[in-house]
Amino acid sequence: MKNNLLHPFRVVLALIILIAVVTLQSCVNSGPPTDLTKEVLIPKPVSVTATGAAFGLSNTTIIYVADGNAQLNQVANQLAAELTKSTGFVNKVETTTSIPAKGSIYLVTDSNDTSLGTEGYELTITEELVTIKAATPAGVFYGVQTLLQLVPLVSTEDLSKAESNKLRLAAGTIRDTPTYGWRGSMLDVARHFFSVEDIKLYIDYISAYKMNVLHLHLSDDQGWRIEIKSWPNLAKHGGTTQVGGGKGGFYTQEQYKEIVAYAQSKFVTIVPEIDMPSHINAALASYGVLNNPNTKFPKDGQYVGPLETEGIGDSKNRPTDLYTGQEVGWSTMSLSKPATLKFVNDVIRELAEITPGPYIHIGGDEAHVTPKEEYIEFINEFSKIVKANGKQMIGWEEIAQANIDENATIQYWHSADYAKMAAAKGAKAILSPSTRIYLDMQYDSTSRIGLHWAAYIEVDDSYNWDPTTQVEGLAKEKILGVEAPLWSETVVTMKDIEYLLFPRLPGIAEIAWSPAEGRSWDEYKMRLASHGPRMTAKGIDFYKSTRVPWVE
Ligand code: TNX
Repeated sequence: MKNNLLHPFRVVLALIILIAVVTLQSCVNSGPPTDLTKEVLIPKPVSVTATGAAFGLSNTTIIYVADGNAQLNQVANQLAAELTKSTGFVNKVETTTSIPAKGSIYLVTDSNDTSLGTEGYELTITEELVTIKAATPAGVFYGVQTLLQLVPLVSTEDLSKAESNKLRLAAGTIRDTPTYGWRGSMLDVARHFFSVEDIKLYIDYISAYKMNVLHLHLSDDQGWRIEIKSWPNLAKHGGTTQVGGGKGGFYTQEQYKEIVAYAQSKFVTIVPEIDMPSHINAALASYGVLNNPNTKFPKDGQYVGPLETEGIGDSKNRPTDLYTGQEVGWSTMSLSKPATLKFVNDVIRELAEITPGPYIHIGGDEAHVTPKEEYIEFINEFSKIVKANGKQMIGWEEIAQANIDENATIQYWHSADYAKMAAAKGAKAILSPSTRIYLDMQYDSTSRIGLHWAAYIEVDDSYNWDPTTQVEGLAKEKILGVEAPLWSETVVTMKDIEYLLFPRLPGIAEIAWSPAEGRSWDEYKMRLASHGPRMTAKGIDFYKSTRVPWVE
């Protein structure tokens, strides 16, 4: 009896040791494999199935790219860089012609399989392999953004011993594709200037939630932000200030190209906007030949009527003063000035030359002092000029009044009538409802920055709406997608940007990407709550809305 290996005591002891070892092992591997269907993902994928197994991600995991495709290679390197930031791992990127060995990540495109559209992806996680397959590199990029949200958060303490760690990724399959092709945000760099580095970070933020458009509001009354070589004073003089009187700034064409290239690497299209015929004081201040008596320069926030120096303005081509206030709609160009259309032609030509994306945004909003007939003529002219430069015109909803057709896109911000008028003329719409997704609106009356003319927008308000029901009578086929503008009258620093973007941006991205069926704030707020630590890990000091039960 004494030496019997099956003595009950020994069996129990062996079992206890086994359990201890297994428990210890899974602790090292950051917890037991979880259920992929329970993982927190924003935007929510179309379909998720789980197998219950797990993949062990480690420092030695190699990221394989299926072919020599440069874009795919870039995505693989971005993945490696993000993993280094979040886990401390330094994963190699290699090219392969066959399915890679156990323990690898495999990125592959198959242009024949269009079952998930041009931006969809399939992410398959088994014990052996993580595979992201898509018809295009963009699809693979979106699969990578999903994968990154599945990598367990590692504390800084764990980071130092990362090499010995294996992080477990729950196994299963995610098949995913966007609902809308237009998933964007706008940054107003005119009211306050933001550096190239700030814009790159903005692109990182939006693209992590699978947004694919960054609209840059490059000019307004307070500042002209893009170098135009044929009209150099626009940037040189028009770019020298901003709201509140700071020093402003502008992008050289080289810097703009750098922004465009960075955006391309993250599958984001840059849409440049030159706001005309109103919101144009920075240009009128730079070139007197553009100025005209219809512009009503505000003093101390008050409109003071036609140029006080009436007569001087026209005959001597006196430029306006630079403007650092926050009034809107008081400036205008005039078609009676011979220089005006030459200016528009030159600006759009130069902008089109440095913009690979198919769109030019001509503004067109709040032209309160432009006579209506002249406004319509202006938009018709812009439309011809944009087309002549091989681009498609986008304008704020007011352009619906002009002779627009299916080549134009309007950006809805508050008027259902304009949206429907545009649709009747064949144009499509981007939805930017100001009461829902104007990111410059305060959360509530205590928000430290932001405006509230449209609404106070708490995080649930920005989530609880749907594009197909937002504008009554606007057919779904007319809706290109969703774009959340961040106007910057009160936004000065990157911290300010982060405070207004987060936590609203992820939910807006979800509205643009995920199917609407079954969507509910109650379900989403729990995901957002769990997502909080990921925003914190990225160094984002987000607004801690009391409507979300944040996870520490
Ligand atoms: C309205 S809505 C504007 C901008 C302002 C913004 C402030 C629209 C097309 N134009 O000029 O910056 O409100 O929220």
